[in-house]
Amino acid sequence: MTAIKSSELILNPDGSVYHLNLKPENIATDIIFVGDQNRVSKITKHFDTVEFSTQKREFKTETGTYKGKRLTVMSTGIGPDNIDIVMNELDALVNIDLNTRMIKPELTSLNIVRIGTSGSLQSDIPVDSFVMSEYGLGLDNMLRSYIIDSISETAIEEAFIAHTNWDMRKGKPYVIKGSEKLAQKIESTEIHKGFTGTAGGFYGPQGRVLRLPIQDETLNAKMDSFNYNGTRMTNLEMETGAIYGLSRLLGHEALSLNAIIANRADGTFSEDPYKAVDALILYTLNKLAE
Ligand code: R1P
Repeated sequence: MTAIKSSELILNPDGSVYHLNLKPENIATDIIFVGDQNRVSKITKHFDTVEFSTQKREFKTETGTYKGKRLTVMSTGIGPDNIDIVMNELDALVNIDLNTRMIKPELTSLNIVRIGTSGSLQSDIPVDSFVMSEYGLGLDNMLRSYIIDSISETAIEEAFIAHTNWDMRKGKPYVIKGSEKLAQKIESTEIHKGFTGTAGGFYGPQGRVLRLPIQDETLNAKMDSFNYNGTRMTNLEMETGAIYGLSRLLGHEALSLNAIIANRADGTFSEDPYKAVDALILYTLNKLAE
């Protein structure tokens, strides 16, 4: 085994990983992801103590304890391209010796829970409800740079491609299951179980038309009606599929929770999206601390 070169695993002069600005001792093994950097303090304001705080670009991280449990909260910014950075650098923090640049013989598995916001595709999953993603459906192609055959749900992928008459020039959709271990810890009757689409953009890639025509104006309607053995698509956002894919490949547990702030099926938007997110934050913190 050879050491990973400086050009491939880039470290800052203080030894922290390049984009996240973190050293191994700065993070807990239980990690909460959020998209928006302003959401980090909305979580850590509930903590008993905050021991560490840093930010570089959109990646803000705070570590502390909630009801005695050590947790790290980190913003990923928007989109699967950022998830590639966050997951690889987080994994390097625990599974690569940053001094010798060698992969550690004993690997550490992180528990990662996303607290995000999302748009529902189904009228019976209304604004202000919560969705826990059993599956992530990546429409973004980022994960296809890795070797995913052993982890992707190819039967569901093929059914989705056929149902939507998917144009393969946009790349091949991928489907990855979330962590059953974390789902058991967090699920309750308050949360819808979901099948979450992850788009590589907010407008065209999610079927929004402003000034530009899009490749398939009927895609959202076809996603609404997609049903694989009783599993419907529930919501669309921009991170879950990528988080599930890289977590499975790297040996981490990941579960994505979203507060539904828009309903694309009936055109409604939450009257108080911050309240919905706050409710999901407290729900999740208390489940993680149990
Ligand atoms: C788009 O507005 C962003 O909001 C959603 C999408 O996934 C995307 O990141 O999630 P967050 O609120 O967690 O960022």
